[in-house]
Amino acid sequence: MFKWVFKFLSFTLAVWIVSLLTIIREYRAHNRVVFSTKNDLYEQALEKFRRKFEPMNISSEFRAWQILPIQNTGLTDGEIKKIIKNYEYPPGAEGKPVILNDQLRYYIRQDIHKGWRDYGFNSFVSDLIPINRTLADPRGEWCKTQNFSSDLPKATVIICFYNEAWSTLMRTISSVLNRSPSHLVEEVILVDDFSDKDHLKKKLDDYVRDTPKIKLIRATKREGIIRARLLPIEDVKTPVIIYLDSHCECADGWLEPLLQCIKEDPTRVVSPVVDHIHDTTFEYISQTIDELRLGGFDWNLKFEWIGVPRAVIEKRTNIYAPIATPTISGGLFAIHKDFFKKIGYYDKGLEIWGAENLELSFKTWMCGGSLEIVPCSHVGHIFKKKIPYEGTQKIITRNHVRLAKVWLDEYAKFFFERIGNDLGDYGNISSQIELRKKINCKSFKWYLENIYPQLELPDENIANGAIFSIGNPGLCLDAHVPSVNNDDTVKLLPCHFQGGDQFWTYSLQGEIKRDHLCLDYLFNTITLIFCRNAASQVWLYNGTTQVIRHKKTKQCLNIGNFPEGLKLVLSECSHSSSQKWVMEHFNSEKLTPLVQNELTQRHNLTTLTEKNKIL
Ligand SMILES: [Mn+2]
Repeated sequence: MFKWVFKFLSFTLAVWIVSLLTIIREYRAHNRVVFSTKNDLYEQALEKFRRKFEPMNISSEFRAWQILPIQNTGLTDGEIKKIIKNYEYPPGAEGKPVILNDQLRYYIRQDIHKGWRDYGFNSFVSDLIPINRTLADPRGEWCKTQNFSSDLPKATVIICFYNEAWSTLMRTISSVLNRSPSHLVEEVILVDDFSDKDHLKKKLDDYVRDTPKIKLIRATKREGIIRARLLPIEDVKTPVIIYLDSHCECADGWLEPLLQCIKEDPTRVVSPVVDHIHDTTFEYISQTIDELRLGGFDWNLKFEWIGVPRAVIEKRTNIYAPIATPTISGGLFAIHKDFFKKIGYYDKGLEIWGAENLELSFKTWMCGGSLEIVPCSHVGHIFKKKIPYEGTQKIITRNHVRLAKVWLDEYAKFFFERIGNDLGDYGNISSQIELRKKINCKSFKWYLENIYPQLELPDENIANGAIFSIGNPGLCLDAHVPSVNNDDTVKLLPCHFQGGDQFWTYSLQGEIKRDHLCLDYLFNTITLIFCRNAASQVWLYNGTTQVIRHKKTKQCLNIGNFPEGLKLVLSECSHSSSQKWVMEHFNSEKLTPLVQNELTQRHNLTTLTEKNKIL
């Protein structure tokens, strides 16, 4: 009897040990770092390449690797010729667009739709373009003649991806390797943020194993772009870290000017000019120096591109010199490892995506560094139509609340009123507050005054908040900003008092604004477009009579009853309650003499018109 029990127990123990070992092995396998080694496969490929392109001088291992990843569209050359309208060989060379024919077979249309769905761009077109396609040199003439230090610091390029298309990922890597002096790039570290696409599994492992200088790290669970970027940080052996998105193309000479800045001062965080790679045609559209844009943000804490202030332009002696920017767009930048460490990398409490670029921007400036765009360095980027992360808006808002709580001081209120002061659960921020104290960072007031003086503060306005109707209680002015180009009419929707699409400011100049957009009356429509100091954007609100008069047409903002429903219109001013509005937090004491004058003049004028009518 005892013998049987003993046998049973030892058997259980053995099973237990084996499973444990398997679990450990599996775990390590998933968490493994695949180092690239020069092996037979690579040598064979190199040989083949040399035979094929005999007359070409292969200067380094760097250039030879290009042959390895050839994307497979499953189409013959003849078929490809039929598909592309502006066919030239090879497609997309010199960064030119690839335009598809209007009439395409059903299965190709399906492929194109799938690409858009999966990646947010036309991956079908990307697959038709060689991975090592050529680009026209986007740099200004001065940049091409610039000399760099002979001892520039080395860089590690980190590329994080989540379910990226094969050809765009490969083209990113290819452009880094082919357009950088090889001694300046120590390695390219790919970080897979737990992708589930097949082509990013064994196929990618094999590619990495066969390619020099490439390393792959896989997250064992979904980390989000913020934590994924930090995964390889301990492995970085070089002074400089460069982050790139996984759908980029580096142009000629992109690297050296970035490294030069950091060599001169390791507290400089620098970003290349971000050129556009068209999401449909893959045309490389480079920004000229006159089109140079800086990074800003609005009080929704949304990043936006802003113009270079006139005062700054006038002071610049060399238009190609690096230029200070309040913020960066986030995906593409170079930073010294030690400075990144000093400012605490990213706040690890930020989830998935969003706000990390502003966090980095604010703390760089506030904690002793500077943030610059380097006009001589160009990197193209596909601005995706869709972000491949789910449930993001809630997460982004949470991240923004964290960001505001840690860095915005008394200015945080401007963001909070945009979200109806509903902060939700934003996690523990004590370590971030501590860091800010420890490294002695400046105030947000200092940042706004010195780095981003052009940002308007909402409390300089006469009113801010919702604008709601008296005649139709519960209806508010509403405009959805991202769709401003397609559907730019201002609507009447039930009030929610949560800021967002119903948040307005009434400026000292009499504009009804949302950040840089103004309420305007164009082509008989009340619309929201860029503020441009125009008379048609001036609205005169009288806190007593509660009417909003349009300066240019001398008519009043009214709610019209149409068969299709209630609509915002301009009508002759009357005392009808449908013309009465409340502007939240309206402070009549802030009315400038200018607006006040207009208000009284207008009043007299209407009285006159009314008299005329009676007569
Ligand atoms: Mn991107």
